[in-house]
Formats: sequence, structure tokens, C-alpha cells
Amino acid sequence: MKPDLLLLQPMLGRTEEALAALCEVHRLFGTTDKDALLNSVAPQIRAVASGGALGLPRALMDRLPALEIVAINGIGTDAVDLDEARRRGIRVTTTPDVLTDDVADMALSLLLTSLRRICEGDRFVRAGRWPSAGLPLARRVTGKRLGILGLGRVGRAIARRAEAFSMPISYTDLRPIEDVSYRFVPGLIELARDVDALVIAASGGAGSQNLVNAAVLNALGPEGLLINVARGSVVEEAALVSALAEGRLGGAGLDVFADEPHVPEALWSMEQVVLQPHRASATLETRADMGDVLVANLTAHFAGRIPAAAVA
Ligand code: 8YV
Repeated sequence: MKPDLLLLQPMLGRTEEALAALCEVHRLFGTTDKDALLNSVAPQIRAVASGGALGLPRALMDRLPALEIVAINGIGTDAVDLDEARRRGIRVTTTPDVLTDDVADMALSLLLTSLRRICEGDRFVRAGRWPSAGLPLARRVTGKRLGILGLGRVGRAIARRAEAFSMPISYTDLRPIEDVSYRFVPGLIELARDVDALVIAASGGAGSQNLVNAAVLNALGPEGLLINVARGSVVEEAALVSALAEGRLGGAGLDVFADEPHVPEALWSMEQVVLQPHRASATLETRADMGDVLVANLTAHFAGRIPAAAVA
């Protein structure tokens, strides 16, 4: 008998097919009566497959007494209660490495788009304004000083790309990273003060909650740019909105938000802000690779092996 799996969000067709070959899949999303579905299947659910941002809400975890594994289609585990998972012996897996390049590409895209006012230029042409009006000058990308919050796999991939734009790179992390030559700055405010653009590439969760607060944004300053491809929770969102509205921060390129899919309406009309609906890993190629790793993690688990990408 195939193990029962609860699927919390849609995945690529080929991933869903592979999941269906391995497990009895129960789709919770799109179900009108979620409670009725859970009442009938919850006791036999042995696996959950979900995205990084959605994770597994604690109340739902508590309804799944036979749960053995939470397979995340992403790298973030901040939306899974890892302490409770460990206490109950529930395995948690992610899809590391395969999305690193895409997330770094998104960070650079947001950086280039923001500094060069690409979206503004696009809106300007589409609105038919070119023949009768002008646009303010953009800003040079080459040589801008880049600060990175969190020099993990994604942070390093961002740094490698920024090197090609001759950007001096500084970073902050819990401690200096030994095998890189980028400048380590212990304090986030100090880092923000020293750079033109600050990119957030740190994991979400309690340890990084609201790290980027009003003081950090003020240190980044009226010419400064904030890029976030990590988690909305790392930024104090209300402070970000007011810093942008009051001109204390120059601009922002944001792929992630505190309460997705809700984006503060105040940001919608700001020309100096570039917005994306959490798309950093959303390419066909990468979602296919992520799905393969997710399925490999589940396959290993149900074959009695420890999945390579297990974090708990
Ligand atoms: C995905 C993510 O968008 O890796 C993560 O933690 O948030 C993203 O890569 C998400 O997992 C949706 O599947």
C-alpha cells in the first residue's frame, strides 16, 4: 500500500506525477471543505509536501498523528516548527543547491532593475509618454558598493555575480566566513552605512525576525537600495514602507513580504520600488530540479534511508 501524502500547494506536473507514483496524494489546496478532507485522511497521513514559504502550520501538524516526513519544495524551514518536528521524530527535508543560482539571479535582476529604473521606463513607454515627456536619470550599477546580509550559498552566489559588476563586496553574518575575501562587517547598521545596496540573503525565522529595522534603513539612507530575496520576516515592513514614503530610503527591490500574498498597498504606487510575487526560484528548470530532489527525499525516506537533504 502506498503511503498517504498531503500536498499543501501545487507543484510542477512532472513532480506531481512522480509523487502520485510513490504516494497516495491528497490535495489540500483548492479543496472547498478542507476540514472534511482532513477529518477523513488526517489519521493516515505519513508525509506532507509543501513550499518553503507555506511550510506546515503548527495546527495542521498537530492534526497529523502518523506524520513521518515534511518534504519542503524549497530551502526555507522557517514555516515548520523544527523543535516540535524533532521532538516527534518527524523528518524535515529541503531542496538545497538546485535553486541557488536562480535566487541569486533574482537578486541581481532586482538590483539592476531598480538602479536602472527598468520598470519605470517600461511603464513610461507603455503609457505612451515617451513623445511628450522625460524620465529622471537612472543610477550606474558598475562599482556600486554591495552589502550582503547572510553569506550562505545564496549570498555567495550573489557576491560572485556582483564581482562581474566590479562591486566592492561587504557582508555580515553570525561570524566571518573563512574562505572568502569579501570584507566582514560585524554590525548590520555599520554595514548598511557603508554600502549603496544591501541584499538580504539570510534565512528567515526567529533569529532574523525584523533584523532590518528603521535604524538599518536610515543607515542605508536616502540614496540606498534594499533588495530582499530571502524572507519578508527579516524586514520590519512598516518601517520599510515609511522609510520609502518619507524618502529616508532610496528604493527597494522586493521578492518577499511579511504576509504573502499580501503586499502593503502603499508600495504599489511607489516608482522607486520593484515588486515581485515571490518568484526567485520560479523557473521551469529550477522547479523541475527542486521537484526531483523533493521526490528523491521522499523515496529515500520510504525506503528506510535518511534523505540526503534532511535538516531534521
Ligand atoms: C519557493 C522558497 O518559492 O526556497 C524557499 O524556501 O521560499 C522558494 O524557493 C517556495 O518554496 C515555493 O515552492
